[in-house]
Amino acid sequence: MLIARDDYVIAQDWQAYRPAEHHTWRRLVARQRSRLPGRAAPDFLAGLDALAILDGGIPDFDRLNDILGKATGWRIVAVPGLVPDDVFFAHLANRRFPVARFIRTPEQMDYLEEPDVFHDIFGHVPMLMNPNFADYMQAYGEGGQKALGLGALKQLSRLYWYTVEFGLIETAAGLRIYGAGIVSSAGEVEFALDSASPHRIRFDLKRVLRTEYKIDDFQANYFVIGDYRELFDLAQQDFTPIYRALENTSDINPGRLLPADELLQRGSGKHHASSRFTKRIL
Ligand code: HBI
Ligand code: FE
Repeated sequence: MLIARDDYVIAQDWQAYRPAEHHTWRRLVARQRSRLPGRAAPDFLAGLDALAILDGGIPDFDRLNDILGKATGWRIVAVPGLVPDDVFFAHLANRRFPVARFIRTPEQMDYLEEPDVFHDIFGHVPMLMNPNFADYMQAYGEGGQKALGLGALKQLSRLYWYTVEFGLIETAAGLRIYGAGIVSSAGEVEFALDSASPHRIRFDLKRVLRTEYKIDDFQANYFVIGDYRELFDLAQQDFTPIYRALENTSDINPGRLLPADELLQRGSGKHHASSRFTKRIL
């Protein structure tokens, strides 16, 4: 019988945060808020506004959960950091978003390997206030549990990467950002929309499941959806035949284009051509 896995949930212990940590939070919020107008998706900004408590300092998860729970039935739980995939998916499948309790040090303002409380809350929670996206995130968790059983985690984590973390959406006013990894990054908020370097490609599920990604640099390509319901609808299908069909295809290097790609904007690739190592900011 499977040993019941600890769900890695810990107490947030909000009282234990030091003033310097709340100060780092406020600096990060101010830095990113100043960059979002005209760039973040309207639904992201609406979610951020509904979470007005984010401006005071590291939020008390219980207070945040009052707001989030009323909006979409989601809640955040404190964890020490990255948790194993099966634990992560089990939380998502139950409308619980694991949030790292720690906050980066002042020296890490511009580079952080692991998601901290700022990336997880400022980046991910505003979109969890959107019912369609919230439904997608739960469906993703259920899909992740199935993918683990099918040995297809590598493919499925690309879907998370190119939507939840680095997704763009088309609006009447132009492309906008809903991906957590972009909105919580000082540099990538500009790069994702303004740079001529990356390709911007219409989202296609099989294409995304084949496309690799690098975790320590800006994206060489971004995928663009039309609306969040599109994500929920795709997550309803059984991925088993899709994974099987993918077995006869090769993975696609970031930045490479396929003839079938519906290109919204062809990139120059200049950023990645210059071997300059760009520290990613979560
Ligand atoms: N754990 N706490 C935490 N946060 C994440 O975003 C996270 C994780 N574990 C696994 C994971 N993300 C990725 O493998 C996803 O692609 C599943
Ligand atoms: Fe994240």
